[in-house]
Amino acid sequence: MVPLKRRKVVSSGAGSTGSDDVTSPSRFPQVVLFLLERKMGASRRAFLSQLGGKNGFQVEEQFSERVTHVVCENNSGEEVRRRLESQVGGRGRSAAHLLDVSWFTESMRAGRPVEILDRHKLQEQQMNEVEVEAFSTPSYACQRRTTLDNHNAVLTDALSLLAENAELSDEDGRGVAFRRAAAVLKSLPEPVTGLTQLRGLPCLGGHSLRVIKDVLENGASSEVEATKQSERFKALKVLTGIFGVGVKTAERWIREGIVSLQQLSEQTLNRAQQAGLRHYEDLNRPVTRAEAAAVAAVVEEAVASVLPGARMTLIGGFRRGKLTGHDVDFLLTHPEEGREAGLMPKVVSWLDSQGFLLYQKTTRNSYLEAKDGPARPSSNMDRFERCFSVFKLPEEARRGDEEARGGAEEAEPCSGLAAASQVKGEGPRPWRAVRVDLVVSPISQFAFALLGWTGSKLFERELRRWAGHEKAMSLSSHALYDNKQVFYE
Ligand code: 8GT
Ligand code: MN
Repeated sequence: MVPLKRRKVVSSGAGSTGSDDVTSPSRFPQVVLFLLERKMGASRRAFLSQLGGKNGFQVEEQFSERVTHVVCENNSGEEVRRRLESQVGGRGRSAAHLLDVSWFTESMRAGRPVEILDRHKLQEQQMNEVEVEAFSTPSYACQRRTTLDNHNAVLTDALSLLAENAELSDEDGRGVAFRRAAAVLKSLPEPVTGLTQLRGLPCLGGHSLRVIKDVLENGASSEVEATKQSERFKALKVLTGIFGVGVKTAERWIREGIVSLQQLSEQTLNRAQQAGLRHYEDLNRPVTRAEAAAVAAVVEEAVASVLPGARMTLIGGFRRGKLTGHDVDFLLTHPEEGREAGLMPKVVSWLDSQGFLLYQKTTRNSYLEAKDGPARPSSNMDRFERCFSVFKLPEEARRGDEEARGGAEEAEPCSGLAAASQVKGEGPRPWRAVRVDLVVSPISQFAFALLGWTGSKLFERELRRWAGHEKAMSLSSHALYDNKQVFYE
């Protein structure tokens, strides 16, 4: 049995430091050094290790959890961390200081470990950020702060496309899984460059990780590329791109051999779908913030004209600050409970009389209808009065805005039909069609309606799941109930 003290010194590595040094006792028992060979080179490392030993420092040959100070030359904190993780077999992170060789040489000169100053630290700031974010990401999307700055758009685009494909294939569970994975990546403060950075993050299942790995290593995911090329996916996307057409209808059409817009005849379509087909290009072109503001001004005027004192609030993606959207959503209410009754038909007929409506349908519980086909219980359905509409937005309402023009230029024609209507030389029209949703809530439920309609869909879903699982509460767009309390009416 080797005495403890001696054994320590032997393991301090002196493999390459020479037999004289191995016996010198450690003068600084709190400090265990490891010198990283990468970029420093083997001979310089051997020389510096020997120097350390001579000055009474413990210098380890191998990296281990005992190491308190890692000395590196010309490495980034990120690189070093990854290398060390692989050396301890991925058993978590070491708490060791990651230091530039300048700390080592100054300590040698001083004959003792000098105080660690910022300039000695290896990009400590950036590394900590990555560590904190990577390891403290809560698993419910509603607990995370996610800005509009997505540093991982290439990855989230890939996952979102697979989510969309799953939703178009009636595999909502898989769709949610991909959306959750995408949402986690959206919340990260930096671009992901390697799979190791994802360790410890929630909601990344095997399938999502395979896709991420593919994109990181090859620049694209083979599954995503194959999906994009698939005839079924292409047809489903074109057909469900028609306002009023859901997955069920699109699938039926595909079974009947209909895969493009040109094969559809207006007679077989319902009123919503006819409007959808007629304005296909406009409705598939992103709505800009300027256009949303123009619609808001119109709705505001309608509301003020038919019920002075009633309030209109922008909801949906634009309330979240998105720059573009697929539609514009508004919540209407009146500060006196009950006064909102009858508001929707009045607003709709005002809009209609002023020529702003190309299509409208007012319903209760209309979320189910939007999905078309047999009613499916949806977690975010509610019983508010709602109007689905297609607005005719005059050009002058949005003219002169850079943002509007930028958005229009970015958009691509989405179909053969769109291209065809352009070829017909109809010229620029003095208006564009925009999807607009109106919802009316009584003031007593306004807060819940506002929360429920601000989105995103995943955020709302996670918020309700969090309320239920973690707080034993039921959240809807109408109310928040404490499940532990019994209510008597
Ligand atoms: P986008 O319009 O740019 O695509 O994005 P968005 O504004 O976030 O999506 P949206 O499809 O317009 O929906 C807006 C929000 O309303 C979403 O958060 C969605 O969950 C919510 N929502 C519906 N239908 C219903 C419904 O029937 N009840 C409730 N409470 N919320 C609904 O889309
Ligand atoms: Mn919207």
